[in-house]
Amino acid sequence: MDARFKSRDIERRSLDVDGLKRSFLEWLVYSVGKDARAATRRDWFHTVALAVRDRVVDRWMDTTRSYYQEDAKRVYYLSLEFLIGRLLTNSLSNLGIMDECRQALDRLGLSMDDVVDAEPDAALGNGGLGRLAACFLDSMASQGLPGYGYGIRYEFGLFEQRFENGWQVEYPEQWLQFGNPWEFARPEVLYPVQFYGRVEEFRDSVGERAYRWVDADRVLAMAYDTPVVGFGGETINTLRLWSARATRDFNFGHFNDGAYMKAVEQKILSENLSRVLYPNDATETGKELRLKQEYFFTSASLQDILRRYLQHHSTFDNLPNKAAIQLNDTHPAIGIAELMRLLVDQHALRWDDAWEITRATFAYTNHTLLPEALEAWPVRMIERVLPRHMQIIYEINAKFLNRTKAKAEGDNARLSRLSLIDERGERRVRMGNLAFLGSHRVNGVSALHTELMKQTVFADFHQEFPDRINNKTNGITPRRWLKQANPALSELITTRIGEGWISDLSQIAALREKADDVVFREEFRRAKRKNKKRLAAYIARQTGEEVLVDSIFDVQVKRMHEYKRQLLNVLHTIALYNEMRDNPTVSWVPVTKVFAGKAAPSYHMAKLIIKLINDVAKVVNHDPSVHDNLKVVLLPNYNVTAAEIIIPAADLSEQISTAGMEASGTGNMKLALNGALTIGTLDGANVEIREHVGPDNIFIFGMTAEEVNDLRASGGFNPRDVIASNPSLKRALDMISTGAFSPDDRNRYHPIVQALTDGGDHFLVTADFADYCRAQDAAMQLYRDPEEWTRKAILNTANMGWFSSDRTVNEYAQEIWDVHPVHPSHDGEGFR
Ligand code: GL2
Repeated sequence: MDARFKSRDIERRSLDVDGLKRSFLEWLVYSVGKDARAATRRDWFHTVALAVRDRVVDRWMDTTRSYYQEDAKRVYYLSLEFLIGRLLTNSLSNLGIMDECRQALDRLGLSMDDVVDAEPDAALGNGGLGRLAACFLDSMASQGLPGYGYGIRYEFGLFEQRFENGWQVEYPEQWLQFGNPWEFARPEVLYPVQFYGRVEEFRDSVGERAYRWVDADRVLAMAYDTPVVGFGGETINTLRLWSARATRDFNFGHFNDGAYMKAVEQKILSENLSRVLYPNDATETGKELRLKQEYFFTSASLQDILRRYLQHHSTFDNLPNKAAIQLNDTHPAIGIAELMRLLVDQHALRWDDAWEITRATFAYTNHTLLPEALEAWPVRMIERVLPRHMQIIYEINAKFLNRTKAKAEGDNARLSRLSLIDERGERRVRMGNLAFLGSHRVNGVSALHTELMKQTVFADFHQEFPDRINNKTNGITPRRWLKQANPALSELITTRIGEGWISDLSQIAALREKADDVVFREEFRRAKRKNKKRLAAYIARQTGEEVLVDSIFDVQVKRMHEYKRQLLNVLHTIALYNEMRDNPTVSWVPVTKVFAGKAAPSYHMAKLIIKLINDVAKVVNHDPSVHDNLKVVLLPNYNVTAAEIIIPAADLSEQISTAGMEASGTGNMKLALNGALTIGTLDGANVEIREHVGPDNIFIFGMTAEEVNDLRASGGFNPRDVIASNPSLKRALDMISTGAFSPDDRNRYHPIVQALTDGGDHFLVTADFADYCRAQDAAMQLYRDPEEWTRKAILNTANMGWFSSDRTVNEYAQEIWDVHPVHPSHDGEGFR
């Protein structure tokens, strides 16, 4: 190689401050095409991102090459959502060049924070499920596991939320508007995906009955790859997202007819497939476009996986030893029928062999028990959109039910529950049943949730396949959620126990003994206070509200949903407001109630709750009689970036779902790791958080899942009786219903009051209210004692090591995927 090239190459990728600075200037001019004097913050962000990306490419290729050379077993995480957030600090931090980059920018007269803030938040997900996928990517790469993410490159991510007159209004999230410097377009990685058409039967070469799918519409799936930088930069994995492209032949017919506009319209229509993320969290709307999205990305991913496999193998016998495919919820479950189609129709495998291979390759994670979220596609829709798949699903079902019939001894009710087809009302395909049957492992996401899966949705399947269900309690990546989001605390931790915790969070247990160290407590408080100041400034910027840094920051951040019970928190807020007004001479612990979260655009009740919070905030925040002792803020547009500011500043973490309804939660883990004390029900992973942090260091209240179940089974309760016996609850509800917070429209909250009273209070808000207030009081009392509060906060941080997504991913790797770390060999300069 030409020596000049080589030295320029090394220069381009140097990691020291001078090298970075020179490389920024070069990227700015030659790739962004701007002069330093004219460059905007966004130009600089693109510049820095491109320069950083440049520094991972070699290692990315080394990683991919080593997987290929070792023919390593890969895991493919199929997910309709990847809520990754910003990538600049994440990449810099994982590469270990954060300081160098800051200094290089400094020398150019630029602020790193400004550059970081110019990056849009990649919001390709709704909430916990999508964020979990992103944490798993980080954990797989950080541990050298050969893991690929497969999903959709939505042009519009989750909508941007604004409040107009207190109401949520949705705006399109145009994250790709100015280009995405992290991704590599792969116009040559292109797979056809079919829809509609019909199935033709024919005899194959040996006279066997065979099928082909003909007269179908075709769309192309084009790949975009984003490198996933593991901690330390040793392993760089790939997130491959598919974008829909019209086929060319598609248009030609129309061109020949002279129907140019029609051809262009068709092109636009077919490319709508990857246009927008569905904004419902944990519910399914049954829209055809959604089904097509699911099939689109699943089919492209499977074709890609088989192509990669076939580079090394000539038969499919080894597929389960070389590929583990994880279904993130049922969204990609159609993949089971698709793999059968590919193996049987395209590669001429015998049905039974194909089924063996399919089942051994797939595993399925269930993320919710909410009945409205269990996907069930109308048979008529699948028949029309994916005719061959409907046949395959019938065939899978028939074979399964035939085998089961003998054992079922005429228990037809049981057989119809096990069926892949729900025959009650319009016939539907139960995607959960398909996913269960087509997988060798099925897991829940917390111990409680997994137990409930066995007892409820999958009770019959569990009896049939007792070894299939297992638990994998969720986790969160300590890199993003402690190291990056909370530099104050993470630097403190590192000064005391070293930096081993970043890649092995169990080491954080060494902080336990520091809980009794008065100096450490003081420093821990100082870090928290710094984060609270940062949040207070953010609140002021976003809402104009000034909050007391020394108040309890009582935080509930998550999607707006009735089962998550933001209403319970609001009712407590109103009750506290009343108490403060009634007793102005008492020295109250000041409280700042921080809410944030989006409501699905069509979820009217959740949007009304948003309006209520804003209305309550307006009244409370402007009432001089509470002397700033109470503030209520609802921050707009909650996303990963906002979470990174809010979570490190929280004192109290609200995890107050109706027991049995939150499958796991992951915000609960982020908050506890950052030293917030949880106030919560025994739901989802809260149960395990209590076990780890200890019952003395968490505020548990309310009914258990079992009690909820019994109460509902016995026909429910009368909320009116509960309300009548609790004066502060009654008063709060009366205020809502008489318009104390909505003088301009006194009936505005009628639907809320109705749901909590005559509606039967399905989510048991009134039933848990008294105990919730007791727990809140206990928290406020404790807060009066900063030493004791801090001691418990430290014990939370110190005891959360188990909730690292590294632990979760390792459990998947060992107990489901059977994949092992691969250590890529790199020559040249290392990152650490
Ligand atoms: C969810 C659950 O509601 C949530 O409790 C869980 O933590 C995550 C990740 O497992 O999955 N299920 C779901 O459909 N969404 C979730 O966030 N959207």
